[in-house]
Amino acid sequence: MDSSSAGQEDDRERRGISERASLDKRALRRSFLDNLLYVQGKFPRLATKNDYYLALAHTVRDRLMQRWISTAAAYTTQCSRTVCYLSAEFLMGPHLGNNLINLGIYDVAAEVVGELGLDLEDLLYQEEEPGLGNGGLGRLAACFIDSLATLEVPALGYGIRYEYGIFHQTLSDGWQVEKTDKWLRFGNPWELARPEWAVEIKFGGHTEQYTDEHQRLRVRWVAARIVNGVPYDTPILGYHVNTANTLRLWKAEAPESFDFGQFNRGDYAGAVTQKIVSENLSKVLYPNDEQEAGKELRLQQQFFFVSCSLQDMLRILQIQRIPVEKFHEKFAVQLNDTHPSIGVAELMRLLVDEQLLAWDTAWDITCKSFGYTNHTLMPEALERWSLPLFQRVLPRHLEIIYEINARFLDQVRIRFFGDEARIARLSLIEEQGPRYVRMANLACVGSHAINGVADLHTELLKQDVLKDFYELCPEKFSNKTNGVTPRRWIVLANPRLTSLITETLGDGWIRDLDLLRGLESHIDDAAFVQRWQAVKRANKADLATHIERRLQISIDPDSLFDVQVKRIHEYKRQHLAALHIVALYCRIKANPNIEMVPRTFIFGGKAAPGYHMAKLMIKLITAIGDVVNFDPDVRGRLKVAFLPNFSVTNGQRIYPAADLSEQISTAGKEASGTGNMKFQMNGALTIGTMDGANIEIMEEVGKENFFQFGLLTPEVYAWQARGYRPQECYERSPALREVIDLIGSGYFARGDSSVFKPLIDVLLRYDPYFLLADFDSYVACQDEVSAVYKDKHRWARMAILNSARSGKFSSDRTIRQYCSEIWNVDKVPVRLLSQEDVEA
Ligand code: B1H
Repeated sequence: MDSSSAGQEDDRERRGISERASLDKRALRRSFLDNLLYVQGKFPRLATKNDYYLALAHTVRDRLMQRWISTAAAYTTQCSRTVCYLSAEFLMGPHLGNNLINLGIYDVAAEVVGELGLDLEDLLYQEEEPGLGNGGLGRLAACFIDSLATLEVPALGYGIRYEYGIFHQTLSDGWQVEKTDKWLRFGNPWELARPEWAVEIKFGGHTEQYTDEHQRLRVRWVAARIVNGVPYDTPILGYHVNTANTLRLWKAEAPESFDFGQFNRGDYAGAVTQKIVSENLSKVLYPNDEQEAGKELRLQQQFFFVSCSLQDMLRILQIQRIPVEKFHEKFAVQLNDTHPSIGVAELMRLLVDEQLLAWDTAWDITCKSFGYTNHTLMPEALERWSLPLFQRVLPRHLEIIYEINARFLDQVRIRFFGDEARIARLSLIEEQGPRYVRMANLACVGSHAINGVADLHTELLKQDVLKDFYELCPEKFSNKTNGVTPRRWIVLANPRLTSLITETLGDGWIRDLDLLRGLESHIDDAAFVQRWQAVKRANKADLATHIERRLQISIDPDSLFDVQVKRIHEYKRQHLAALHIVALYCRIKANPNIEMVPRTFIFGGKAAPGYHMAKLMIKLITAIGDVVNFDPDVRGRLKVAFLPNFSVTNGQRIYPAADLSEQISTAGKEASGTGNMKFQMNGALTIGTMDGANIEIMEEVGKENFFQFGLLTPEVYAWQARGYRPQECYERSPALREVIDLIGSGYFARGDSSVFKPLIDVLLRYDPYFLLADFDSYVACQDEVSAVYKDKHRWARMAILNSARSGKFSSDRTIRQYCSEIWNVDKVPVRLLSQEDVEA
């Protein structure tokens, strides 16, 4: 083909595309207005912003349906091997923007609504975010199902449809106040109820032995109570593919027909009470990140969604006519932490008691089906259930766990002859003192694969938390470093950066984040660097406006935006950042004319409602802000903003505007972290300890592009072993002493020295997270940050390199590793069925 005819071809192609685009646009406009009329029952003059949001949501949903049906058809006819991701939390964030991006119609939609005098972003903010998770663990599940769909891997996300998600945080006088999250108040256009696939879930009661027709001894579980589980399905569309997988969340309902027993006979009010008790099961998400409450309702929730999901898998096997013996060939079931680990015992019960398989066959299937991901090294977060409670809720499962344990410990005894201490540690039952069922042990024994979520975390699991299991079965262990989806965390959250990168590299990076390396060759291109800086500046100006509106404090967009957003926890050390702010403030008070790089400290994060120290940490930050923000000596050089209600939505505004990412947990405590990755992708530099995935981030970007400080994990252990005395750090460092004394004096509490006393006392007496030990190193490192920031050009180059080298932290990479190394599952591309196919 000569070049002129190629040119004509190109031209025709372009015209074809633009014709299709204008068709798309007209069709989109038509169905938007139709939905406003037929679904919302409104015409434009009466429509509220929420009506418009819902009309657009339905317009998008209509376009998802064909892909969803085509996907289900492909998987059903091909009997595809399927990943089942079991998680008590899915922190999805709003769907509309993400679906527009993945459908490739974001810009057209913006035009369509724009021509009707509406602003797309405005409509997107109408969506109540489904906050069905606490933090990193729940958000990881959401990133994973996005990547699974984008990689065209058959997958189901199974969880709970909480009526109330993570509480809404407000601040009152600087203290956290919780409000309920009524996210379903205005309806949810993204879900479809599937009552035809409801299942029955049993609770309590007792077990009975009987002999079946083959004279075999069997067990029957006679429950005290039955609850219905009704699935609600949400389509999860991949990026620019036809694959739309399913997130299936279970709602608890009372079965109308269930006989509540003698107690309730003729007792209508009592029966209604029972109904309320049943529906309580999926009422509310427990708001504890990383710490266990041991509540009966929580165990009931876990069993509820796990049993629903496993029964659903058995139903799928049946409709695909796959024999139950091939359960593990059809499904790869992943346990997101121990929260769903009761699944090991429940699958055994379903296979042995209900499907009547032999124990050994059932056990083989169970172990081959499950994989277990551990997410924490915090000893207090390891789930265990007191035996009496467990017995009360799940009597049959306790028997099954005893049987699993007996058989397991028999093998251990042979391998480790006479090592009684080891046997006691490996046992599924904790026997010293009050007895407990250990859920991590159950998960380890019942899975063929066990993984941590960052290199360091996996090493520490092997050496410490799960050492005995590692020594027993080293081949089960592997690492799968976490990742996050670039679709939500770059394309949707940071459109300016997305345009710049796409203009520079094309759009291939959105599916293959390693291509961001291509940015490296542009760091000497002055025009590119300038555009990069302009993007960051504009994002910062947007966030500054947002903060000013919300908090009534003025923010300088040219100051260094120093950001720490994550759950509030002592091990994450938000109070270490607070000590640093006070140190800078002391410098100014000592010498008001001191030269200082202006900084805006931005915090966000929720404290578990019962975690008093975390709530006090929030109060400390806001109290410091109330002084520093208004002290004339500061002259605006330091600003402290605590943005209430950190969420996926707020994260999308915050990460793109950050210059500095605070990742300052005590070494050895943060399993991975994923916020660190979102900041890096959006071109923030990290100040961090050698903890979790920070270590791998530094490996990728190079030491020279990372601000490292603090004790290393072995040093923390050594200090602990030696007997750490925080008082000595306090006495040795004049800067630290000044900071601690100023807070202790009540200076930030209108002279009331009692407010922060509990916090200061813990630091001076025990300091379990080594703030005082790391303080000097942290402050010195922050001084280095300020020095570098003065050279704006150098900072920009470092930021570009951070982004360019963030490819490893795409959840696409993580999911590829799970698929090939744990799940053994392949992609199944989906052919779009035509209207006629669907109707045939
Ligand atoms: C993580 C949790 C967690 N680890 C218990 N553990 C919960 C534990 O409601 N509960 O009972 C809720 C959450 N969450 C986080 O997982 C880690 O702290 C992060 O470091 C990690 O990045 C994230 C995802 O792997």
